[in-house]
Amino acid sequence: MEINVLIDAASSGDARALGKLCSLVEDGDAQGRLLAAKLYPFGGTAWTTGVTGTPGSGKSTLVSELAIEVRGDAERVAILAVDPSSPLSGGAILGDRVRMGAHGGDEAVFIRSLANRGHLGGISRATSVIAACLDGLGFPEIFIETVGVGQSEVEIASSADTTIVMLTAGWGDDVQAAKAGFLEVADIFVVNKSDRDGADATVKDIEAMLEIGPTTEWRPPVLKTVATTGKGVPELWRAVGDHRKFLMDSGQIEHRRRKRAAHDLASALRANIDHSLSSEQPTSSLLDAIVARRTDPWSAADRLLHSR
Ligand SMILES: Nc1nc2c(ncn2[C@@H]2O[C@H](COP(=O)(O)OP(=O)(O)O)[C@@H](O)[C@H]2O)c(=O)[nH]1
Ligand SMILES: [Mg+2]
Repeated sequence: MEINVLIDAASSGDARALGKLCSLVEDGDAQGRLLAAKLYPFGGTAWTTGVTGTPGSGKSTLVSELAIEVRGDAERVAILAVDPSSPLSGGAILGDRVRMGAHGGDEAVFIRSLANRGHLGGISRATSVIAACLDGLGFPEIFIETVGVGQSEVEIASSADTTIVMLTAGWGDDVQAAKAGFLEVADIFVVNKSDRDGADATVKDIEAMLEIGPTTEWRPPVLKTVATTGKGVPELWRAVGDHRKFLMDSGQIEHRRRKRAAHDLASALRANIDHSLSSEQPTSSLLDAIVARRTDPWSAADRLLHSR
């Protein structure tokens, strides 16, 4: 399909065109980059809310409930779910689709599962690019669900305006280790599965952790939810609104968007480098030269970068 036709169809909300557009971006080839470049100037108005947490904590269920809540005020909502499954097994991806099935008939909710193709962390490289495209296409609200594992927390914070860190009642010892990382990125804490024992203790635990942490202008609220029933979801959405207002009023939004620009630029550079490494022709003769010690990897890398 011609690229402008695809963009037109996608902006009018055509789910198939949106899906195709995401695939092109995910493939990371020239057409995908052209699409993103064309849409980028029209973006900057979406609010992106990231939800991160350990597998099984209820992220998909919560995001789905949030989308229902948001559909009250927003015309269109997009959900990007970054699934840790390998590209070889689509089971988990399908699982998420089914779990988010509450919107099966709701054309205004666009849901896309992304596999994190060998990229470290729970967020795929294409995620922020696709989010930027959806922003350019006029989606006012975008949700990104990612599995919280190490580095991905930091990555989600670079792609989202508001980051929700989800924990469950009686969070395990392994999570203790990640406390520092969580503290750094959480704008809002959610203790999900609060229909189970131990939710209040978990809330106390997080509050205590915030107490000893550095004082910040925005103090992350700690909220309880039951994603399966939607309990606490309206309050959570209000907290996202409060955080949004705080970022706007304090001017901190500028700082965040600048950080995102830096992240996206670095990511684009890395993608370009990967691309030139995978296109065999130029590198194969360079490799010959390195093996023969006619050049060295560092000078060759310099030359590759500067010839672009
Ligand atoms: N009891 C209870 N179960 C929940 C709650 N939220 C989600 N679940 C269940 O937890 C499981 C994992 O949920 P899912 O949304 O797929 O988690 P994700 O891996 O973080 O996306 C599912 O069986 C959900 O029905 C909750 O608040 N309470
Ligand atoms: Mg999920």
